[in-house]
Amino acid sequence: MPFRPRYTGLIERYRDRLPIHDNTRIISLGEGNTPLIRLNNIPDLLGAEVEIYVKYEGLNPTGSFKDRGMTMAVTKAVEQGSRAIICASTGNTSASAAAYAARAGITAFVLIPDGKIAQGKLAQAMMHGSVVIQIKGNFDEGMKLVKEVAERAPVTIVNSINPFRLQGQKTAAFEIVEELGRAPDYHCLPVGNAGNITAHWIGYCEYSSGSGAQVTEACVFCASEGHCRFASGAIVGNRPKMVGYQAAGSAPFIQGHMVDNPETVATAIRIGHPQSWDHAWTVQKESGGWFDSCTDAEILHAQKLLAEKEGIFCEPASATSLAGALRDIKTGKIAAGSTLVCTLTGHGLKDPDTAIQQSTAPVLTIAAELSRVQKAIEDNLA
Ligand code: AN7
Repeated sequence: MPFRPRYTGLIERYRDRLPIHDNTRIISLGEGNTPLIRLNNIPDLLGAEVEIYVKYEGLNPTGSFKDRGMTMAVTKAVEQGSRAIICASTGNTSASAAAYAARAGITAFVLIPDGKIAQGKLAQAMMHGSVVIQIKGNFDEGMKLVKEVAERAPVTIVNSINPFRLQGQKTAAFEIVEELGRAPDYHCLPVGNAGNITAHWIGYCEYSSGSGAQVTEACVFCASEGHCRFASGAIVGNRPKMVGYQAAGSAPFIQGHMVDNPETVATAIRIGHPQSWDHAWTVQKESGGWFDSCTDAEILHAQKLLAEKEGIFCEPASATSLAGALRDIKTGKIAAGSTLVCTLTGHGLKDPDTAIQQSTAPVLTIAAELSRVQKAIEDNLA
């Protein structure tokens, strides 16, 4: 049998495109390399001539895309001698930070909104031995506190304001281009802090650019003046229109300003003060994409549809990408004949409570008797 090298994570795979030294100790759990699944049944239901792929980021080691950024952020924190990391989180960042800190043998402090994160994520932060700090406040208040405390205490912030996070997350775009042989026409993502949509754009630009271009203003992505690797002028390949969807009760990009009391069933994106505000607007303008919002009902409907019709279980926030795309396909805003990728950012098992609450499938409770089981089958055969 031909020898296939063991996959050891995205830093090893994309080493030449990441800020990593030859002797850097890499903190990895084998993240990245997630499936790009072509939807079969949903496009038929829609009657739409579109190719929809979902990038199933819920299959990362801790069940979300955060691991792509966390392997980089923790690797660099350790390289720089840090003994502790800290983040504010709606749940997935804390789960990922806790796991990678455990792997590295350092301490993770995680600030989470009391009672507002999904059970699975809380379980992860606790199991990996992080210091869980529940605050009587939301994510945005937690983020503000984290920034303030990091100026006073020896801790490295691993939220997406840490530039190494976006560097790791850009690799999702590399994987997509390599599998499709080109960039999709549209790339749809759920948007909270807007770190991930920014990271994907960096990835697509880097992949499609030659050697960069001269820029007159400081580049928002690499902060360089003069020569920028990502500048539009250098683009040789195709890049997607980037489309960001938010939950209606938590939609600063659609309202055009920060939101103070965000609410949504999709707790992962219950964020009113996005940290990558400026970057995301640049991405929207450069790519020719747009932002829009989805109601909680639309989000849950898309989550259910994916689970029932395609066998793919993602968490509510993740389904926002498909919910928005389905609407934009119906209205023709996403053109017939196009290829699109929707990122499913986190696994459905993260939030079992929401799944069970909205499930309408019959759960039968019967006596442990053959005749009763037989009857249940007869009654329910399609
Ligand atoms: C499943 O964990 O912000 O727009 O603290 O968990 O890059 O913020 C989570 C964000 C989408 C939004 N989907 O991504 C956190 C956190 C899921 C998420 C997002 C998040 P960004």
